[in-house]
Amino acid sequence: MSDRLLLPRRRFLRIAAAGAGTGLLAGCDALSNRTGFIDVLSAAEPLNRTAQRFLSGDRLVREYPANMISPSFRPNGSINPQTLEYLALKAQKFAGYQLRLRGLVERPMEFTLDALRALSSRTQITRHDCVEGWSAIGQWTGVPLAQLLGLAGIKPAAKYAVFHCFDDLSNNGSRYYESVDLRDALHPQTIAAYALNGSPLPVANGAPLRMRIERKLGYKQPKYVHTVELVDSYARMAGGKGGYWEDLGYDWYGGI
Ligand SMILES: Nc1nc2c(c(=O)[nH]1)N[C@H]1C(S)=C(S)[C@@H](COP(=O)(O)O)O[C@H]1N2
Ligand SMILES: [Mo]
Repeated sequence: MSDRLLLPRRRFLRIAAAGAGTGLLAGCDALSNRTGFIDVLSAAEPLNRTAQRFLSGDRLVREYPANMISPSFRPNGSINPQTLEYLALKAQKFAGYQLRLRGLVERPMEFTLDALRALSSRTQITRHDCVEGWSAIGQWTGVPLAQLLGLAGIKPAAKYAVFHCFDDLSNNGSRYYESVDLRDALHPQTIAAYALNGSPLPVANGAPLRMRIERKLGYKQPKYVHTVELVDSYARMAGGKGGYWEDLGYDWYGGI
């Protein structure tokens, strides 16, 4: 679990911050400035200061035992994308797929599926709630988005993560997209998932990669994701409301 990587660092940072305030670190000029100290730590850590700011005090959603996994995870929305770029990748069993990290990152990066599978993963059994009135419990495996964004480096101006998808749900040349704030992007249960119930993600559920952002409703769980873009605003994107369904009137926050 990624938490194991993250928790000791969080604890360390809290101790460091507390120490700076109580004079525990007095006498050490290099550490006397809290911001400076965190910067020093960041240089040696995959997550930078912007990431760390969002990592404290986030509640986890409930995770379920394996015997509660739904026999089949109902697919919804796009279930078989027909855009040319998607069909080309699917024809090669997604061998040429890359997840791209773009926008307000220090280092734009790409990850093949093999590269993603080689990173440390998180597996979680959670309940998906669709506003159309159904729920399903599934086991998802993927890479914590915090880990990926930590590798790319988050620029201080970044406020939102936008997920760009391959599918054209309304069949008008547009593409499904979604966005969340950095707090949800960096939440420990937010993962770029490549497996459902122990098997590669089926096409109907978002192959080869979809997000699980577990504190959010179904429409904020983008499937067929090719790019994660960090932005300071989503106002100039598509309909300006931060997501496919948001542009049609749904709530942007979409929490459960
Ligand atoms: N790219 C993309 N992501 C999407 C959708 C979609 O149509 N396209 N539908 C959303 C909705 S409304 C729901 S309920 C879930 C459904 O996920 P599932 O197909 O795995 O059940 O995906 C969400 N993510
Ligand atoms: Mo949904």
